[in-house]
Amino acid sequence: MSTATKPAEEYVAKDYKSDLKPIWCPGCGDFGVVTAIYRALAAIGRPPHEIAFVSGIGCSSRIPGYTTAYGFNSVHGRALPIAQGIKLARPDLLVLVAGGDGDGFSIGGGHVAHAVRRNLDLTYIVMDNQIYGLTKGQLSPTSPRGRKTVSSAFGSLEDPVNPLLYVLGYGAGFVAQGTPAEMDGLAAVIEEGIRYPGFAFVNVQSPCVTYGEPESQLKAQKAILQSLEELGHDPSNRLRAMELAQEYGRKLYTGIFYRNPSPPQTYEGAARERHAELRGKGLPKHRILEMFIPH
Ligand SMILES: Cc1ncc(C[n+]2csc(CCOP(=O)(O)OP(=O)(O)O)c2C)c(N)n1
Ligand code: SF4
Ligand SMILES: [Mg+2]
Repeated sequence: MSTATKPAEEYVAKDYKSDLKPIWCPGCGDFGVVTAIYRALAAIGRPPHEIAFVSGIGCSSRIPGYTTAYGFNSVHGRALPIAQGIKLARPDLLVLVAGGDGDGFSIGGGHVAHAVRRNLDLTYIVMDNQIYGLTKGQLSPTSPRGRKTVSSAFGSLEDPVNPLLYVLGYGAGFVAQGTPAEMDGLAAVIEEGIRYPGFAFVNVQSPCVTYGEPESQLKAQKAILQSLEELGHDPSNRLRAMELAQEYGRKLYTGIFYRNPSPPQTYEGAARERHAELRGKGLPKHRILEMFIPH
């Protein structure tokens, strides 16, 4: 990867497209997601060597490989802790995190709450296809009740996790949703998430055309799609955002549910201040660093 830079406005989507050819199934929604990410990164205009892209494991988690940036296709459910470590060590980098609904809300579910409350400046994109795609179609935490899969032959008996309410409930400062059925809107919410100075969450309804159900496919999604902006939703109204988020699974609201109008200090900002304060009091550097390791 070249470290040559150019003015921010000269970056274009293809600057972020890697040479690796995606091996997703033809028609997989994740193709649209990676294209939207290229477009969002071009709008931001940071050079690829100033971007770190971390994922877990799953079809969706292949996405850093298809992006020109530093990438880490890491361990199932562990993308967020790794991304937090990178951001803490190198706060100057633009850090993106991505993965699937299984990666984020089953095996990695415990990490989401802590990443939200810790509030490092990361953008977390979940490709929510309501299924475990990579392992060939088992029930995921966002699969709807009644969904028949290879691991629920007679239909799921569980209600799904609601990813939007989950992160809103823990106090995320930026929460949005998009779909590759509406590419401009998807690229815009990813860009807004990157610009938000704190933890930003973007849920993407990204269909699995091989193991998903017809209602999750792009054409069917269009029938239940509703833009939050057209609805007149005020994204600074958190309680209203939570009401709208309850429609997850019934309506497909796109756009920004919530953006904190007064973003609080980030963890890395607070850590830098505390570090300087303790250094001023004469504490040795290694003792101070130990205190900031997220656990
Ligand atoms: C520790 C561990 N447990 C289980 C697996 C098997 N595994 C790989 S991907 C995956 C689920 C993928 O589903 P999701 O995160 O929704 O991604 P998708 O493939 O749908 O994009 C599972 C269970 C693994 N790789 N590592
Ligand atoms: S199995 Fe599903 S999620 Fe995985 S690449 Fe194929 S369509 Fe996409
Ligand atoms: Mg999935």
